[in-house]
Amino acid sequence: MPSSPTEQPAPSDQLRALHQDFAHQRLVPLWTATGDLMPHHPAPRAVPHVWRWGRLLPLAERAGELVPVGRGGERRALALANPGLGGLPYATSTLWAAIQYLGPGEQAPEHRHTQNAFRFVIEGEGVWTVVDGDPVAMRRGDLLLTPGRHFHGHHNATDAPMAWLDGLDVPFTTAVDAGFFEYGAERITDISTPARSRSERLWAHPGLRPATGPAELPASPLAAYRWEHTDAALTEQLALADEGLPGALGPDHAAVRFTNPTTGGDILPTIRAEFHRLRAEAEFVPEREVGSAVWQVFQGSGTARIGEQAWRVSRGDLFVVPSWAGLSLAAAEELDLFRFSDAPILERLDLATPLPKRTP
Ligand code: GTQ
Ligand code: FE2
Repeated sequence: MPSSPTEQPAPSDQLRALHQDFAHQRLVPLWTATGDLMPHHPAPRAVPHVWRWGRLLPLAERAGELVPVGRGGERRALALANPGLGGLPYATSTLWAAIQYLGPGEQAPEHRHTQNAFRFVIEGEGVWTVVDGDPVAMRRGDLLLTPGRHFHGHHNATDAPMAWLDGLDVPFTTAVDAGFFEYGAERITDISTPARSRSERLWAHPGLRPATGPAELPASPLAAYRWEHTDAALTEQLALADEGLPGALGPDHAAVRFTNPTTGGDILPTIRAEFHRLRAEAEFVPEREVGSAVWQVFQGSGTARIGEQAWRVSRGDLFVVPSWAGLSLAAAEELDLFRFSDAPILERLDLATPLPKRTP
């Protein structure tokens, strides 16, 4: 609702007195409200921004040398703080993204919270995330889930450090005042290191689910989406495209969405996760979206144009696309990208689309 000067009343002593009385009664008249309450289109405070993996990792390593991890602090995580959000540790208005680092033999104690979380592994292995007592191996390319309300802790069972990406819905949960948090065991309950979690033994069989259990769960019960499956799905899409068959987003662009096997919908109630593969020289110019997203380059390199700015990006680099910002991607060499967004929230609330065109 952009205000125009003609809407303003003529100044007078009476009007000034009226405004003072409004203030005493804790009222703000709409005609003087600061900020654009109802803009013509989304006007996010978050801005496009890129964080370089080559800068993040050394800083995480230095934190590893200086800062212990344990009860209270809970996690050695470095949150991406969008420059438009006044220093808040938020990547966008709804999404948290952080680099978490765990040294050899270290443990991050168990806790639970209503915020939904996932981990995406850009490099390394050797940490097990223990979700409700089920140890889940973390390796390069894997997506691991810790849905809201489940106890979780992490332990590094090797003599090498490991860093990964955390994604959570912290800013959204804070905005709607729905956060609950509880400490769990200070030492990880089960420090065994199975290659396959109980969750995967039950849920990681294509097209099959156990016949028992609830029909639909709000978050995916599958704790790990393994790189070998993601990679195979992308490879097959491009091979089908070469055969002239449908399925890929384009002849040079494969894309998959991670799904909840009980619904076919998104992995988490608040977060969508996808993986994209662009062949060398391919370009991707998606429709502008309502809602925000965070991308991480998994391998390869290219150019990301977000709004008015363009950045050359390569392995590990992270970038944010605020709501309604234009995005285009161009692959210099084959480019693999992980992406997560708040789309499930906006779609559920019927906020994911702009106003329809007016019929004359
Ligand atoms: O690993 O449990 O980046 O609770 C932020 C909050 C990670 C975690 C974060 C968390 C975690
Ligand atoms: Fe947590």
